[in-house]
Amino acid sequence: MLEKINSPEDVKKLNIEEKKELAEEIRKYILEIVSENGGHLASNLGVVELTIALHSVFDLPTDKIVWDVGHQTYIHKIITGRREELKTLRKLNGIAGFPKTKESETDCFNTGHSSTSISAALGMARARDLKGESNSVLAVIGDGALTGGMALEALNDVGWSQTKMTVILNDNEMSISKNIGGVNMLLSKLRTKKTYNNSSDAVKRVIVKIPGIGMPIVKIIQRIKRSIKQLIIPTMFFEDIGFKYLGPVDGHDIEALERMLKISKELKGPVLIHVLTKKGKGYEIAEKNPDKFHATGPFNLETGEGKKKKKKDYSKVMGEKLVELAHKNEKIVAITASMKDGTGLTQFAKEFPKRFFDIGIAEQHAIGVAAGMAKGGSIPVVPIYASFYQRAYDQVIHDVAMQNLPVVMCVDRAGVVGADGETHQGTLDMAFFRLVPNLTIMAPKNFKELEDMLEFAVNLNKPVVIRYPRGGEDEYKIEKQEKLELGKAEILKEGKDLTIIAIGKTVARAMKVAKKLEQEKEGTTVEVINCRFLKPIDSQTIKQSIEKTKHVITIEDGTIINGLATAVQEVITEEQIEGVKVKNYAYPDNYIEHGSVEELEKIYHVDEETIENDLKDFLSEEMLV
Ligand SMILES: Cc1ncc(C[n+]2csc(CCOP(=O)(O)OP(=O)(O)O)c2C)c(N)n1
Repeated sequence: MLEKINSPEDVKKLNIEEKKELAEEIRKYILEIVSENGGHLASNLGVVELTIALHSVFDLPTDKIVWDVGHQTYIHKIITGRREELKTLRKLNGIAGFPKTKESETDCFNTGHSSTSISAALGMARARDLKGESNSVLAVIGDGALTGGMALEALNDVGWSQTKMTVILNDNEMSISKNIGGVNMLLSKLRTKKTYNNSSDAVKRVIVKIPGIGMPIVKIIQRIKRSIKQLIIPTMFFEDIGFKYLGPVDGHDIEALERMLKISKELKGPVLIHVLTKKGKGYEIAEKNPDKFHATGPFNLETGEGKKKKKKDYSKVMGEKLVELAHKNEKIVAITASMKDGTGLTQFAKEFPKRFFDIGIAEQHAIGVAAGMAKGGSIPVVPIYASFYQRAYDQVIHDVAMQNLPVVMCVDRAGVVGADGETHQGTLDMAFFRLVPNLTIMAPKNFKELEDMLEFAVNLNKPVVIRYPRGGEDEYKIEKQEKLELGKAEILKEGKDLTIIAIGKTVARAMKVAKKLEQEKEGTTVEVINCRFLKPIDSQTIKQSIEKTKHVITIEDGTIINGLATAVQEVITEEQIEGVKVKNYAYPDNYIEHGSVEELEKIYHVDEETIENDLKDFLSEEMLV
C-alpha cells in the first residue's frame, strides 16, 4: 500500500480498509527509519490515523495545517511526496525532523518550538478572510503544547474574534512525560466521558449519514451540536470562550475522525476537535515508555535498547550536583518547563518532591515564578534548553535581572545540537544574555567545572547564567582546575606567540589546537585562556596575554555576533591594545541547519582541523621558527 502513496490524492482514493492497512504500513516504516536515524517516535506513532484522516478530508496546499512543535509530521511528510526521502531524516541535507516551508509547499509554516500553531493558524485565517478566500485553516496541537502561554493567548483571541478555523487538540495525556496543570485537569474531565463515537447512538446515526443523505448539512450539525452539548460535554470551557467543541473522538478511528473533520469544515466560526490518541501507538515498547521514546537515538527494534551506549552528559552532571547542593541548602528549588528528564532533574524530583516544580511548557512563566520564589527567599535553579530560553527573554530582563534576583539559569543544550536543526540550535544565547545588565554568564570547560560553577552560582546571590552543551565532555582531559573567582579567567597554559581564548566546550579544542601547533612548529608556544566568565569578562588577563603575543584567536560554540569574539574585541578597543592580529572562530550570523555536530562544525569552519590549518597562515612566517 505504502509504495503507491506519492501524494495526498493517493490517500483520498483508498477505502477505509485500505487506509487502515496503510496506517499499519506507515507505522512499520517509521519504526524502521527512526530506529536507524533517531527522531521523535512516540508522537508520530500516535498521529498516524489522524494524519491520514486530515489528508483525506482537506486539500493541501490550498488548505493549511499548522503542526504545533512539528515533531509529529513524519506521516504528513510520507503522504506529501517525501516517502523515500524520509530515509534521510535528520541527516545533513536530508529531510528535516520538523515542518519546513522550503521542503514542501504542503508545509505551510515552520515550527519546532511549542505552542505557536494556533496563533499562526489564526493569522493565516485572518489573511485569508481579508483576501476573500475560503480555504480551511487548522492547527494541530498537543495537550502538552496547550499548556504554553502563547497557545492560551491564541485561544483567547480566536474564540473572541470568531474567525473560522479549526483547532485539533491531540490529547495523549502526555507532554514529554505526564502532562500537568489546570488545563490537563479540564481535559481529563472531558476525556473520562465516553468518546463521541460511542456515546450516543442517536449522534452516531446522524453522523454516519453525512456524506450521502439529502438533509441539509447545517441542520444535521445543529442537531449534533445540541446532542453533544446535552450528552457529552461535562464542562463548557471551550464553548464558553467561543469555540464549537467536538469530541472527544477516538484518534485511532479513521472513519470517526473523517466525520468530525467534515463537520468542522461546515461549521461557522472556530471549532475545537478533541482527539484522544495513544502516544507510541502500535509499538508496545513505546506505548509502555512514551517518555523514553518521545525522542530517541537509533535503537534496536526488538528490544527498544539504544544502539549507542548512553554516556554521562552535562545534564546529568548538573542534576547530580544539584541534588548534592540541595541536601546542604534547603533554599534550593528546581523548576522545569516540562523537561524533567532532558534537563537532568529526575533524581531531584524524587528526592525533593516539594521543592521541584514542573510548570508546563511555559518557559516565560518558569522564569516569572523563579523570580517570585527568589524574592521570597528561595534559590531557584532553572535548567532550560538554550533555544527555549529565547521564550523567557523579557522575564530574564524584567523579572530577574532588573531586580538583581538570585535565580540560577542553567542553559542546557547550548551551542550547536545537531539533528534537531535550526529551531533547536543554541547558538544565540551568549549574544542575547550578554546584553542584559546584572547578569553573570559562565560556561564550564568540563564536568568538574560545571559542578564548581553550579556551587558558585547558588552561593552568588545574583542572577547567573551557566551554559553547557548537549552530550558529554571532550575526550581530551584537562586536569587543571583553579578555584573559581567572579570574573576571573583561567590560564591553562602559557605561551609567547599566540593567545587562544575559548569558552565552555571549545576550551578542549583550543588545548588540542595549541598542542598540535607547538608540535608542528618547534619553538612556537601558545597561551590558552579558559575564559570561564563571558560576563564580567577578565579584561586584565586577556590584555596581558594579548600584549605579549600580539596574536589572538577566539573559539566559541555560538554566533559571531555579540559573543566571545565581540567581548574580546571590546577588551582590545577599551584597553587600546595596538598591533594585534585577531581571528575569530564562531558560527555565522545565520540559522544553522540539521546535521551531526561534527559535520556542522566542519561546514562552519570551527572544527579542530580547520582551525589548525588556518593558523599556519595566520601566524607570520618569521614567528614560526
Ligand atoms: C518552547 C518549547 N519548549 C520545550 C519544547 C520541547 N518539547 C518538544 S515536544 C514537547 C512535548 C509536547 O507535548 P504535546 O504537545 O502533548 O505533544 P505530543 O508529543 O505528546 O504529541 C516538548 C516539551 C519545545 N519544543 N518548545
